[in-house]
Amino acid sequence: MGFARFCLFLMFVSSMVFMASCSKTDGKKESLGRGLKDAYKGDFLIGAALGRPYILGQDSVADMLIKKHFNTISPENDMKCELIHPEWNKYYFDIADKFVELGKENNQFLLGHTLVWHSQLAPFVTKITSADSLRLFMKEHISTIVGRYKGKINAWDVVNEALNEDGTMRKSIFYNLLGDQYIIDAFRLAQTADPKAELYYNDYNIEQPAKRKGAIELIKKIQAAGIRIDGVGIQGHWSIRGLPLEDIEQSILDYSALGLKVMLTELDITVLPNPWDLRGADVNQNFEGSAMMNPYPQGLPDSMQVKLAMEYESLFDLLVKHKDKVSRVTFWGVNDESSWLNGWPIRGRTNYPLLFDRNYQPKPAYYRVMSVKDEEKRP
Ligand code: 9MR
Repeated sequence: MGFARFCLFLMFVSSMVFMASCSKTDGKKESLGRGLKDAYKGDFLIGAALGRPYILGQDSVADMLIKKHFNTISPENDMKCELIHPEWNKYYFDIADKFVELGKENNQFLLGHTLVWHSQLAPFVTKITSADSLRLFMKEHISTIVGRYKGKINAWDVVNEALNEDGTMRKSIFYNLLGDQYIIDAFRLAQTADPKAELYYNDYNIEQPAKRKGAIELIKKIQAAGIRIDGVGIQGHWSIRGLPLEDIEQSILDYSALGLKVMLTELDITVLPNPWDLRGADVNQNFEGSAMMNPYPQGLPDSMQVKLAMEYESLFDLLVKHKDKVSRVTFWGVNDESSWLNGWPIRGRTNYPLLFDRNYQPKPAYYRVMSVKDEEKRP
């Protein structure tokens, strides 16, 4: 960004921060005009993960914002094993059905998140000790859920977070009882249950070289088995202290060279310090209530708004550069208040990782993301 453009940007940011602090625009006004999805139309889909209150439409301002800005939605929690399949013979589809209805009403591309994941498993699954029982669970779980939403849910995160940071396979219950084969089986089962749905591998930090190498090996194994995999989801939980743009770019190129769609599936940028940034800090130490770890309880200072906006801008510049390879960018939440990052890795903090503030107002970061497209059009 040149100096003049930067100064203009600063003036613009100050006015936006001022306006946002003075007014809580009503939802009807917010519904007018073009949204994120319109700005990026023809480049890639823009999405949000919806927590249960949003799926149930409990807030009309949020409803309008979701409709205006996003052409794809992911269920933040309600299709995870412990919620949708809490017991061997018991499925709870009510919220997932509502999610599908909402997406249909809004004409949005629907994600199923997620079929095979070591976390948030129903207790009965964690008690399984034999390979045969676990295979049976996978078969029933995947064919029942994908089968129910056949032709309705467009794409599935079939396997989530199967890798360690060094690129080796995570020693999850699935790996321990079934070995690598569970990945191939999961994709095969999903493909059989809905041959037309797109199938993805989804993980965090897979833009990092070692983990990326592991992900590439894993994808090649699926492909070598003759099973279809359509895309890879780089989750994108990053920090305001700097995005790994070179690694992200290399990952887009490497994954796309495997013939896959590349997506950012859970994008957010934390502005808060992490326990592991403090030298010698023990992640398990109790930081709750510590002012040092929760520096902005009353609002994000302008300088941080600017920094956040610039990080988002650089990322979207890069994504637009590779729009032929990137198919979707989904934010992990609708507004700052609903972000999981207020509760992780320390509970009860005030974080600001998304494009919309606690009043559902667009932040300076939103305007920078929109302006990436405006500037593209200028000669
Ligand atoms: O945002 C989700 C949070 O509300 C849940 O408590 C948590 C555990 O289920 O999962 C969060 O979402 C995760 C996603 O499903 C997979 N990638 C990491 C996300 C953040 O933890």
